[in-house]
Amino acid sequence: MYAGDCDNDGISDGDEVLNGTNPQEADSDGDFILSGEEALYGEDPTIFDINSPEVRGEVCYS
Ligand SMILES: [Ca+2]
Ligand SMILES: [Ca+2]
Ligand SMILES: [Ca+2]
Repeated sequence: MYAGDCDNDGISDGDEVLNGTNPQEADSDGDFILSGEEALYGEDPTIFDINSPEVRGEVCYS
């Protein structure tokens, strides 16, 4: 049941449950970085870190 990656964010459903992220939502905390990418950046996929350097320049604030 948890073997797949329903939201295609690079983290398996089982790991998302363990991490406290939403297996059905690729960007669980809504900061425009996929949970799998946050893991690569060393950021927290459960915390909205919109001010991170990785996010700046990629997000349109309009
Ligand atoms: Ca996932
Ligand atoms: Ca995120
Ligand atoms: Ca985050």
